[in-house]
Amino acid sequence: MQNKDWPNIAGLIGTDKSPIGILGAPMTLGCVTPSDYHLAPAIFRQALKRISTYDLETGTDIGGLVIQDHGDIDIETLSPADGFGPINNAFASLIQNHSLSALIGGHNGVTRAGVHALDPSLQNVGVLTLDAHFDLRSTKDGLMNGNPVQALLDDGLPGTHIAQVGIAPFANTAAMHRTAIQAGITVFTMADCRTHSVVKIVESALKTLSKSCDVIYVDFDIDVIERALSPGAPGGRSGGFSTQEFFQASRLIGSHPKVKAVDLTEFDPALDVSDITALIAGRWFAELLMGFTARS
Ligand SMILES: [Mn+2]
Repeated sequence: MQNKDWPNIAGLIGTDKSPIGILGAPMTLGCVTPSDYHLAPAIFRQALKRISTYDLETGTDIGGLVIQDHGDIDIETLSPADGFGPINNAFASLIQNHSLSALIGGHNGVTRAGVHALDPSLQNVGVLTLDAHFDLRSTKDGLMNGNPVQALLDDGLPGTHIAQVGIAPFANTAAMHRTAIQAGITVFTMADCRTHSVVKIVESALKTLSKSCDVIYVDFDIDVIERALSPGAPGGRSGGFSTQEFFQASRLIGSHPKVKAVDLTEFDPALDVSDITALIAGRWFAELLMGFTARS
């Protein structure tokens, strides 16, 4: 419900047709460690009530936007393998009807289905991940939140159509790094981000993917953010993005015309403190919207 005196992002959400659609994907089974990721879509929507539509820093009010909410997919009790079909079907329908579609996880296991929804052939889609991790764990013991990128490679997504930003030291294995390089994945570490700035690195990643791909899917794994700044992300490590860097990257990505679908993953509200990560998630969406309004 819109508060007339304090227009907020939650007030833009309804069931009317819109260029922007959101879909909750509360996937929680199939994790490296047991978690409560299924709580995230509802907490995300709650947080939007606390995010004003006005960007004071640019003097821009996005209160004129409309966002169509498609609710949540019923996948809380499903494994990543069983949840693939429902997410894929529902999200494909969003993509047909919106210029920008956002999948609100849930853990990172939702990403594989999201990418398939954007391009079932996997030959024209570029995938950009903002993530501390490669997500290249083996798929031999089944799908989980630590292997969506490996699963996509297994499915036939060319590694050269993948760019990964924010990969953290001492949080991945040498074997994963070799796999990424051998597959032709463009890898930008946290050190690269510090040296060149997150904005420059994300610009470069989008440019690279744009050359070979018609559409781009972006996985925002919230654990790319510095752990001390975001307690609701169990995978986060010290030395990650600042929240400001995360917001700048989100706005830039939202403005890119080839970005048709995004997801927000790995937010576990049960671990959050003082709504810190919830408010980051809400602001992430506001930044995406700001970027989207800049598309010509
Ligand atoms: Mn991840």
